[in-house]
Amino acid sequence: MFRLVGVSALLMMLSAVPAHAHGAPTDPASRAFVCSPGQQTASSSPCRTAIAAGLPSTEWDNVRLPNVAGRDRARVPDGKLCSAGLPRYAGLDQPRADWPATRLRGTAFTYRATIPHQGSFRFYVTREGFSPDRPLRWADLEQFLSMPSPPLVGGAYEFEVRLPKRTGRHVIYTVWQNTDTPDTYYSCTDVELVAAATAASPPTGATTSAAKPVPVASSAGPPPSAATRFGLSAAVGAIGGLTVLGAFLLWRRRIL
Ligand SMILES: [Cu+2]
Repeated sequence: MFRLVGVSALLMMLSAVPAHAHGAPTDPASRAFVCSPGQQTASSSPCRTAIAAGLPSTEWDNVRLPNVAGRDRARVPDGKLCSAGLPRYAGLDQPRADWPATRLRGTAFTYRATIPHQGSFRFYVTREGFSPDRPLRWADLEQFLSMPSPPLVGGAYEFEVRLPKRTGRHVIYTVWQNTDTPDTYYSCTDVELVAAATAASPPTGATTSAAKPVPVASSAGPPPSAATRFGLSAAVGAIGGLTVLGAFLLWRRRIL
């Protein structure tokens, strides 16, 4: 009886696996995505080493732990942040300075969901002085964005981020804690930061974005402000028109 229950539980677990997939940052790209088939960077030295060590490179969207429930630091050990402590992904933890890195220019981040889940995102960046050839620890990270439940648009989550001021090579760490599954996803993304990209120094004549409140998800298409502005001017125009019409009618009544 117990064995039967065990077997059917196992079958249920197995049959649930293929239907369940996942996500990772693709722009700027996570280490797992950088090493995935079809990416030029997959032939880089860190990727080749990781793949030789057993990295499941086709499953770049599956660095996933069940039942963490927000206790990331307790479950993911220092030095194993990029693999989330999963032995198959250990190659992603290699502390080296030659991971393919994205030179960050804009503020738009994309996290692709190969199958969407609902959940919240946390973004961290390494502190100034971080050295990429040392193992990544939680103490190296500073959180800069927390997004409760962004909408999925075209198979991806889009973020408008405002990074703390940084220069040079850094790691961005992304945690996606699902609310509709027990799973949490972890990703390391290597970036090269230019001072201008993070400092608030807009070119002369440009409207400053420095006053913007901290990061908001940008995904709902064009911002509503344009529509709102159009609606307002239409309303003002209509009131103006009615006033003129009313005055005209009063004037006509008086002279008739
Ligand atoms: Cu999934």
